[in-house]
Amino acid sequence: MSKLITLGEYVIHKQQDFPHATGELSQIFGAIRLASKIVHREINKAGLVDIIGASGSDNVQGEQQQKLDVYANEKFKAAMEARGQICGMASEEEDSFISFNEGHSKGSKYVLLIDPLDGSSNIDVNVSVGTIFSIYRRISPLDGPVQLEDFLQPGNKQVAAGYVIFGSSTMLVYTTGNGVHGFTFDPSIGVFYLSHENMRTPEDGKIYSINEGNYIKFPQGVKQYLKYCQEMDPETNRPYTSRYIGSLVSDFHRNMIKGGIYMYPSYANAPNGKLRLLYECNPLAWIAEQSGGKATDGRRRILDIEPTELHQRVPYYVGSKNMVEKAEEFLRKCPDLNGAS
Ligand code: P6P
Repeated sequence: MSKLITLGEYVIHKQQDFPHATGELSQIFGAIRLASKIVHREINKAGLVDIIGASGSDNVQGEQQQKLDVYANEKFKAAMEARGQICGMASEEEDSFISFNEGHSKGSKYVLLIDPLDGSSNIDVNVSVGTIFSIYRRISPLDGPVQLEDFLQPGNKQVAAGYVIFGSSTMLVYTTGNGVHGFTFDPSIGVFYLSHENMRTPEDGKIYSINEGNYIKFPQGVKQYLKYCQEMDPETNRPYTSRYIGSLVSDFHRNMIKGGIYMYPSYANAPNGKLRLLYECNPLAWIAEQSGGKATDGRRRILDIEPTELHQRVPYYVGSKNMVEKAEEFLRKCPDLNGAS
């Protein structure tokens, strides 16, 4: 029987997990909770009202924004600005960071990085999507303007990270460095209940997630690893199963629960892969590590990569520790000529 405790109560109860926080981080979680409930409502009625379809505007990546991308971004922005604990926000949907550093937000000490609705191209086909967020303490002087340096911090400096998965049920999963905890949304009363305390990623698994449509472009090491996954070997549970939803949060969440590896390698026309370091790879990498998993770019620990640009991309290998390490072994054995991993 899981404890009947809501996310809000749990965050307050675990206040000691938020180092040096004087209730501000729990207020930030309140904003994330509220915006997530609003996005949940819109996603669940998206098929009923004319909210689906491209909004016509493109985001910084040149990807056509779905209306719900824009909607979700606006809701998280509004919720954060209203509370005054966040002095700035960087989003996949915004070219540069947004400063809230005036009025009641002036001098607040946290910044938020977010992908408000990852995998949104799946919305039209009714497949799960997700929000991914990351929170840092700002490093620029509290009495000055928010700076780009506040956002370009390595993942090992995060104070909180999490995701919301809008799937068969809506769940919020987070870490503040003391384990990973999952909460399931009950829309009938509008609360997130603690449902998965201290989540653990199995050390091993038999699921691999990768877009094999790009096979011809993959580095040799990835091709060798896929061959390894597909060989017959009952000893090591092979051949593995291929599962690729096209929604990072969904593949990540399933692999965390069942064991598995998600890979988005780099290749010739995507020299740094596709996924963004700051608001996709870092938050999920911290959650992976906090639950016993691993996350690298094929060589380096994701959380130690020093960012240079807000929207920079990195190759991504994340999930069960032994699977990530096996993939890295193949990458080392077959270093790609153009350094892709
Ligand atoms: P591809 C969605 O656009 C996303 O960022 C992830 O959620 C997903 O895993 C990946 O890209 C899918 O990319 O190139 O395989 O379609």
